[in-house]
Amino acid sequence: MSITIPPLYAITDDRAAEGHVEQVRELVGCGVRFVQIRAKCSSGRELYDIVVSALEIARESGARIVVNDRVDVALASGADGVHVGQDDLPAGAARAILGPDAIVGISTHSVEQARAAAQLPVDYVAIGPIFPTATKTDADPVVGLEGLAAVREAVARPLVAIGGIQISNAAAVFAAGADSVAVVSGLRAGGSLEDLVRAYNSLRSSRS
Ligand code: 3NM
Repeated sequence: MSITIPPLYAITDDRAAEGHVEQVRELVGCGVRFVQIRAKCSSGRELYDIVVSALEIARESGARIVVNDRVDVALASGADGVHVGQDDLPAGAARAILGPDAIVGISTHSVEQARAAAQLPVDYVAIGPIFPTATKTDADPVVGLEGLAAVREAVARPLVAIGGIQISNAAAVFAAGADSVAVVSGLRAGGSLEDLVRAYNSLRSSRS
C-alpha cells in the first residue's frame, strides 16, 4: 500500500465523443501514466471489455488503470486497482477481494470522511470537489482550497484533489497540499493534450 501517484490523474468521461478506450489511447499516448475509467453508463460486460482493451494500451507504456466503483470488473479484468466512493463497496472489502498489491483509492468529501478513510487499507485518499464542477451532477458541497489544506493536515496518505481543477488553478491545488490532481474536463479544453499533460506534471515538481 505504498504507491506513487503521478501529479496528473486522468479520468475518462462518459460525455466525450470518443469512447473510453479511445480516450485512454489518447491520454496514454500524450504521456498520462494514471487513468481511472469512470464509465457510469456502461453495463458490466461493456465495462469489462473497455478495461481489458485499456489495459492492453496502458501496458505498453507502464501506465496504470483503475476502475471506478466496480471491484468485480477490476478483479476480472486484471486492472491495477479500483476507486470506490462513499456508497460503493467498503475499501476494506475491496482490498480483501483484490489483494495487497492492487491499488485501492477512495473518494471523500470532508475532513471527517478523509480522516476516517486514512484509517482504511487504501493507497490514496481523494478529496473533492475542490471547486464547482459540472461533471458530477450529484457532487457534494465544494470544500475549497481551505478544506483541502485542512485535509492535508489531517491525512498522511497520498492525497488526490478532484473537482473543477483546470491548468489555471492546479498550481494552487498543489500548493494547498495535493499530491496529485484528478481531472476530467480540465484535459478537454482544446489545444495540445501533450503540452497540457506536461504542464500538469511539471506543477508538482515546481511546488515550493
Ligand atoms: N468526483 P471535473 S468531483 C468524478 O468530489 C468526480 O469526489 C468528485 O470532474 C468528487 O474535473 C468529480 O470535470 C468530477 O470537474 C470531476
